[in-house]
Amino acid sequence: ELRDGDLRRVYAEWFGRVYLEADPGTGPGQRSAVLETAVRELRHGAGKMLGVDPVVLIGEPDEGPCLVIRRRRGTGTGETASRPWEKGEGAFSVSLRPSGSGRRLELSADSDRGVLYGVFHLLRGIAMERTPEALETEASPVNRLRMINQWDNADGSIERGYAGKSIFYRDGNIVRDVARIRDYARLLASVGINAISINNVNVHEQETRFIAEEGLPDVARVAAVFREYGIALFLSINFASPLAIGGLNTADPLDAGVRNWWTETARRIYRHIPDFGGFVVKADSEHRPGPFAYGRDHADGANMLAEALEPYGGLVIWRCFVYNCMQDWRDRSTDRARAAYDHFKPLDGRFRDNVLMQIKNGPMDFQVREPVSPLFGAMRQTNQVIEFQITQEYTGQQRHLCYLIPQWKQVLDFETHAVPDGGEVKRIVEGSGFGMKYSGVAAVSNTGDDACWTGHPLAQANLYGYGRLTWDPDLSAEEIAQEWVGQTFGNDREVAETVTRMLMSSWPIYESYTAPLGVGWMVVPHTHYGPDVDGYEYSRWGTYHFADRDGIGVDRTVATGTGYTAQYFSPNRDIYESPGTCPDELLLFFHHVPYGHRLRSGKTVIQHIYDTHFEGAEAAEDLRGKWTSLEGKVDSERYALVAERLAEQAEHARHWRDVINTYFYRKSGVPDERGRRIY
Ligand code: GCW
Repeated sequence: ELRDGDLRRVYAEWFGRVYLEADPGTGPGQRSAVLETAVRELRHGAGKMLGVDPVVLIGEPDEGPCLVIRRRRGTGTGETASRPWEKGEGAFSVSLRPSGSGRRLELSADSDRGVLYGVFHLLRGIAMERTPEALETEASPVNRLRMINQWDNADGSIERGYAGKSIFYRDGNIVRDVARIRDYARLLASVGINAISINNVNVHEQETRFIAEEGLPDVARVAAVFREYGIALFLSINFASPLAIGGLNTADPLDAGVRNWWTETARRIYRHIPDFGGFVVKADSEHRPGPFAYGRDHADGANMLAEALEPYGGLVIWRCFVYNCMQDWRDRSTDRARAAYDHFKPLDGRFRDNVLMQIKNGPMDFQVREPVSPLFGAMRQTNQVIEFQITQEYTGQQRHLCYLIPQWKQVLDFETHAVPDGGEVKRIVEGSGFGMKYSGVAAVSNTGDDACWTGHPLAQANLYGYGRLTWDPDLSAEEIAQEWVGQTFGNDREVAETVTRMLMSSWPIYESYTAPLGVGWMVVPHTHYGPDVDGYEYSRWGTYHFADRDGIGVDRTVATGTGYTAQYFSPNRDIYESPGTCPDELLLFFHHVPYGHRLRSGKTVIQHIYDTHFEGAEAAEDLRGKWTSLEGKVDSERYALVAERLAEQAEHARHWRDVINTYFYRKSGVPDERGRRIY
């Protein structure tokens, strides 16, 4: 409930009387599912926060306070009339208009989704106790595709999931009771998400059958839930489906029988789900099947699927996470960082219009710190989606606090220099950089059936923030944190400031006691939790740091290394090429240097490692202290949950500190300048 009494009275008057202008093209009683949802959310929010049950007026009143919702003539009205990622879809405006002696609040939008997003905008503003003037806006989502990828499996497990079991599946089937899925759809729509793929990109036997006749009715039930919230449903597919479930003896994308099978499959899917979004595909990656087996390339594979979906407006989202995962550690010329660019850049221009490449934000794999993938800007004639990982696989697994929005902002703000001006990743991703037909953002979800959705209650800020940032990449990480904190914990100044500060400092803290200077992968193999400096050092995954008694780091220069730096545009390639100009935080990603090498900060590499690990462990302890100061000011259940996780983090940060410092002390033999205890 809104605590500020004056504000509550003002909003209660407006929300008490709502006039919903009949949407053009639809008769009374024929509101789309999305518009119904908008009205339902409006009622729910008004009841909860303002204690009013809105009266829906039949005609527009001449005067008096009220909320007017106008569906401007624009894109289609029904749920299948326009795709959520069409240009302009979702835009809305809010303004205050004079009305008799007072004012009324007006929300207008071109589409039903716009109305829904406008309603959420109003409710968010009220929850944050914003003044009515602060709610006036002309809003339009910057990215058209704003997608969530579930890595959920039919058996109910979640690959890299840290928040319980799947809300979608149990024992091989889609759940009967979709109540939790509906709550999730609501959560996602409230921050502007408009697409979701509901199964893991690693598609196993059971999920392969989702696109068979027997699987589709259940998928359609889930699609219906998301439809109410304006979210299009996608499936991850198995490239070898024609073999696995089609009774064919090949999955060759150029084989007529295979092509025909996919055409029939698309027809079947759209019979069940007329607004089906399309396919997400992980092919020829980490042992998943793909076109390579038939001597074909990614364009052949993607285009075949695209052709099948094209008549229905469906999309093929093809992942670029393709690299040799069977590398020999003795082979010094193969560099995993190069792989996506080397595979896909030569195919630029060969993909059909409804194909999008989904590119991970960095060239390796969601490490704590990586440079930006050089593919952004390199492909000029190919639709692209950037992929982030909300689930904290390498960033503390929702046991450690790690607010990721600042990391994503750095990526989106990165200047690629692909065009003389405005070549930032965010411009490429939103499509304006190269005039892409479709583009946007996708991210791996961090949710599960945990009561608080995300395991760590503060990890919710990453899901919330993902949606907000994707809607508007120019929002600051701090603004987003403040929004989330305000809506979650209320507007007590001390609570709001403390939690915001905790969030804002958390990624640098996590980085400081885990991964120094861009060196990634010093984690326990497979689980990816906790320190194991040499865990991956002699493995096939291509993830090395090359530490020896003299130095550490991967030489990716053109001059003496793998040549990876050449994948960037100038001046980035020159900046990364020289250890003198390479940013400290990425030094060991690009260079192999002696422990005594002096950073731009003035410290030696070895001293930097010691200092950051001592300081990082202290900072983790300090996070815990900050939270303790809020005891009694946040509800006891959440207080206890967060306190428990922060205690574990502080303890585990000490462990990280000791393992890393000891390892490098033993390797280098260089003592800590400050004589602190290293075991
Ligand atoms: O980050 C790695 C994960 C795998 C994942 C893969 C991918 C879904 O360790 O679990 O598989 O990336 O993105 O395909």
